[in-house]
Amino acid sequence: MQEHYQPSAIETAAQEKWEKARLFNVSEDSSKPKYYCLSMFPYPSGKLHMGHVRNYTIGDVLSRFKLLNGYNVMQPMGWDAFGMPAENAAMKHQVAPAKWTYENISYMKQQLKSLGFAIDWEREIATCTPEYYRWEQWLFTKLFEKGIVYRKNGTVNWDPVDQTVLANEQVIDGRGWRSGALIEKREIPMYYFKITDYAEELLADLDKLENWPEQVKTMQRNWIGKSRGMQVRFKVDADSRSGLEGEYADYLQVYTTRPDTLMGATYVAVAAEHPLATAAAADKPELQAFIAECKSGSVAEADMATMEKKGVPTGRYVINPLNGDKLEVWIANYVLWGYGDGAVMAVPAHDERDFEFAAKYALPIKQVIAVAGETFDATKWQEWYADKENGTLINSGKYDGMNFQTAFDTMAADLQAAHAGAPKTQYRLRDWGISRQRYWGCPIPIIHCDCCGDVPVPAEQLPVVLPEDVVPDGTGSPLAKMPEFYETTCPKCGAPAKRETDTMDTFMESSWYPFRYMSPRFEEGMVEPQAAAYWGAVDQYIGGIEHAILHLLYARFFTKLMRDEGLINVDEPFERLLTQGMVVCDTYYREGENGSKNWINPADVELTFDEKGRPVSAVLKADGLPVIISGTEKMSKSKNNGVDPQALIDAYGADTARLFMMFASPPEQSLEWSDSGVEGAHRFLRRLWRTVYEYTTKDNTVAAFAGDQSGLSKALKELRFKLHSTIAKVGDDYGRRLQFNTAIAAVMELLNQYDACVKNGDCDSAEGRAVAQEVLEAAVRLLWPIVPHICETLWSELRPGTALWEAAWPQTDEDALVKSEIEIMVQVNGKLRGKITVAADASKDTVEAAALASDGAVKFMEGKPAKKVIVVPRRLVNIVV
Ligand code: ANZ
Ligand code: ZN
Repeated sequence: MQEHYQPSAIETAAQEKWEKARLFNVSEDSSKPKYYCLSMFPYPSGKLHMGHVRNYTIGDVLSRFKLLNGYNVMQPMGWDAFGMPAENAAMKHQVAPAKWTYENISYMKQQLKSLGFAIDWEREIATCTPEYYRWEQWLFTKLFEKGIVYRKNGTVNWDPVDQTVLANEQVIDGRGWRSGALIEKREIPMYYFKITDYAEELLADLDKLENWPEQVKTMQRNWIGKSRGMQVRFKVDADSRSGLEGEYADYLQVYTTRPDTLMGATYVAVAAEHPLATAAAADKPELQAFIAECKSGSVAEADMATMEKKGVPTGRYVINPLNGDKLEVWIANYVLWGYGDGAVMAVPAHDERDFEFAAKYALPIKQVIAVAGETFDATKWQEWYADKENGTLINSGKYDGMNFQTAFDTMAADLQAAHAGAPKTQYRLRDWGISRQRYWGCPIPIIHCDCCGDVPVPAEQLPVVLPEDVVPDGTGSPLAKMPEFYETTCPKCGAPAKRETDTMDTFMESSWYPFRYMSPRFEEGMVEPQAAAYWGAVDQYIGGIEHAILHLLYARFFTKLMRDEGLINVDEPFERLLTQGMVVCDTYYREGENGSKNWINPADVELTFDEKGRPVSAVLKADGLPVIISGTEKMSKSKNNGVDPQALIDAYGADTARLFMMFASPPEQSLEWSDSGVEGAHRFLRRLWRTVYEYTTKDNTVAAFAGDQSGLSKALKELRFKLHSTIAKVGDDYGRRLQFNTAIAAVMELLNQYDACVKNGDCDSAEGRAVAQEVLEAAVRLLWPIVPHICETLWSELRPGTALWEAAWPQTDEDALVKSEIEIMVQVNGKLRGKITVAADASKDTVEAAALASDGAVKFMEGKPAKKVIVVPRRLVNIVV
């Protein structure tokens, strides 16, 4: 055995050994329980970052733990390969997105391989390949035929200079990120998924996800946003109907969750897109100008919530159905066209947005809800105005004195009788618009024919292949400028027709990849039925909390869509979810000339520490001059505080990187990068190596201790007790608690006790040697999930000619867990005065005698006789004097 730990040599050898044994290549095997462990697949941005390494190490620890426990473990990996960064890089470097993407994939794959993850590489997928997106297109056409995918106009951000549609994140302060032009809103036809049809199921099934973080479920619930309210119809005043047609001429319908406040409505507000707004603006240029203003600007909902509230009166009136009040209709920018009925009954006294608006435009504020002990003051907003639980109606005629629920029910009955409204359940969730006017994405498989309309591409003509040799220039979609792509014939009538040139939202690909991994090369369909039946759902999913809403919701939605197509047989994709914390690091900077901060990478900084190990000063390695230490933040480009995992792997090996990541903090919490933590991890591995080296070079290896331990020395019994309690604890930490740092700490403690025994000569005897063998064989198996290369190598020194994984997870020996001796507290008059050690099966009399004779008892009884001795078996003895 090599005397020194040399990671680079042993890591490659261990990886080759696993590969040769095809240890991680799995197929359906009904003789074993299955375990499908999935980490969110990476976007191939160029190279791995620390967050990836952390994410994939967590998945790997769980996979390997299950593998040793006899599970048929599938851990696949692939590439979420479509998306904007490829187009941005393409424009910058004049290289086709496809080429850039495939090159990144090959580099990152080699990086992942060097980390020794237990991945079944034969299942690798890249979502930008036609073999993959073909099935996405196929499902799209099926759902289009079913009406779950439909086409309607949607609003997009339009950059008038670049002549292109921008994503919300490409609009910065209302301007295009490249051109700087003021962004306009535009209505264009887009494809939508009717996720709202599944809103109720998506909400209800959250309750089944017992092993998901509560926080994630809450975020999903809020996103779906179920609310129970009422649709109320306000009759349009006879003089206000011009230009309105159909039901809009009869009444203005609003959606409210607070019908109990109906008597407090003092105006009504509609969205700029509302027909009443259009009609009112017909002969009023100032209204037209306001409508135009509302229609420009960002479409992001977050901006809508924070922007200044503005509005204009229309001069048109509607009638409150319950009290006949005549209310003026305003057009207001805070009313969304896409929600409810695009109109609200405004109750400034009890709705904060309406309050702000009414205050600004001096509109009346009428209190209709009172809360005992509170005084209403129309000059300032108070939280209790919106209190629905404790409020009682006032100023509301026959409804006075009712609480929310009674008012709701009574008004519902009255409104229904008057054909002026009815209860309605509403979701905040909108249908999912998936059209993107971009090149690097999955082509939407629709053909537009003048006679037949929108015709889905027939299955046998799929995939619609995206040309890969295109370099976009940022001005509009390249596909729309390629007749060779879009010119085609109608599959129905054969007439010349035009292909859709929009591509799909890249969230589409990540919504169903967990299922494609089950049969990644299957050419007859999206998923191979037997593989899908065997693997079922993902047992453990691991990824960043930033995907808590959209990705996880869309993946849940797709699971239900695929189930309803008869493709799979599960309702939910992810049994258990772990959201790992961020990797954070200190930031360093120097002031630039104009007061700007020039961020300096941690790798270029040298720190000085105080005696407690806290950094006190920092200098730039290059010039030895000071830099400013700033806060700890998520590793990011903007603060230049990313540490390249490759440098870490190159310097210390994959095992050190993995150990550091798993030891520094529990998976859900943020992990603080520290050089000293990395060095500490590396030191531990060197020590582990040394421990086994000293053991194997001292003498021959032997069979591990097994069987009756009654003849062992006290020290060896204690060591076995430690060993077997550690096995139990580590199994629980990996398998149930998902806490790896405590598992590592437990093995470290075990090795400390082992070292002490070795120093003491306890392990020199034949039995001692057998127990030592037992301890070391177990320790390397307990650590294998975390640091597999070193453990695999040490195993082959301990048990030459065998492989670690064949030995399986160590079993606990119940005998070893029975303590032969126990500690018992000794109290005198109820105060703790000492401890005694007695045989675990000692009789009550023996325990009592030992307690009375103990130093503490003798001292504190001060020679007085014991009046009473109380013995609590196996716990304590209380002596009363
Ligand atoms: C009157 C009222 C009084 C309201 C009150 C609230 C408090 P959630 O809970 O999110 O469903 N609303 C309805 N449609 C809207 C739209 N298109 N744009 C903006 N706001 C709209 O919200 C429902 C509430 O949001 C509704 O209840 C309505 O204001 C407003 F003391 O009606 B409420
Ligand atoms: Zn046709």
